Amino acid sequence: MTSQKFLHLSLTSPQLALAASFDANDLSEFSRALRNGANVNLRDRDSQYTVFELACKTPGKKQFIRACMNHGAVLSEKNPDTGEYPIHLATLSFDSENLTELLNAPRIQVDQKYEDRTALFLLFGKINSDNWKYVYECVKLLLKYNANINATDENSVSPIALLVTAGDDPWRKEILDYCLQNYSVNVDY
Ligand SMILES: *[C@@H]1O[C@H](CO)[C@@H](O)[C@H](O)[C@H]1NC(C)=O
Ligand SMILES: *[C@@H]1O[C@H](CO)[C@@H](O)[C@H](O)[C@H]1NC(C)=O
Ligand SMILES: CC(=O)N[C@H]1CO[C@H](CO)[C@@H](O)[C@@H]1O
Repeated sequence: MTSQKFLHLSLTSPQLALAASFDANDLSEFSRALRNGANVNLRDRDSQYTVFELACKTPGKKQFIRACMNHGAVLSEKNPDTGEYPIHLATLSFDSENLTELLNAPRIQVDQKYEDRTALFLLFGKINSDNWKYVYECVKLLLKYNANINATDENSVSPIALLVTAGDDPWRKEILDYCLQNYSVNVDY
């Protein structure tokens, strides 16, 4: 989209301009739409996620997340369709920088549960040989922000149990050692 078109859209429909500039990865038009009154928390019928939730979900959108947070992004509301909170979306983007943006918010609840699982638990459930380096960074970050390493799911499975029972790859041992050495882990599983 040309900047002229964006300018017009931003004035006539800031909400549409917000979505379009997010898709176009255009931060300055995104900021303009916000200044013109677009709402980052609005749920419309055509999209399962708000613009803020999309920013959390998508790797590489750190600045969009920050812009949303400066414009009243709501952290404490779960998505009515999926049950996820913003922290789960950001965690599952495996993008530690973008996750940092959320964790710096004073109102964030790091142990918020989604289907009885914390963000930390979700990470240990998704880790594999391809993504472990990114996931490990997110794990360290959540722990640094006081995520509870013992928080189990509804079946009393702990994150560490998920990590060590799923295989014996060397990287599992590295992450386990990091957790054991730096945190008090409940190893009674
Ligand atoms: C414990 O944390 C420190 C600081 O983050 C790190 O340098 C160290 O390697 C960790 N311990 C293990 C066993 O990974
Ligand atoms: C995790 O469990 C261990 C062992 O029971 C305990 O010492 C530690 O305080 C627990 N950590 C949290 C955050 O509850
Ligand atoms: C892993 C990843 O996608 N990281 C991204 C987080 O956000 C910054 C800034 O938007 C990007 O430069 C990183 O690539």
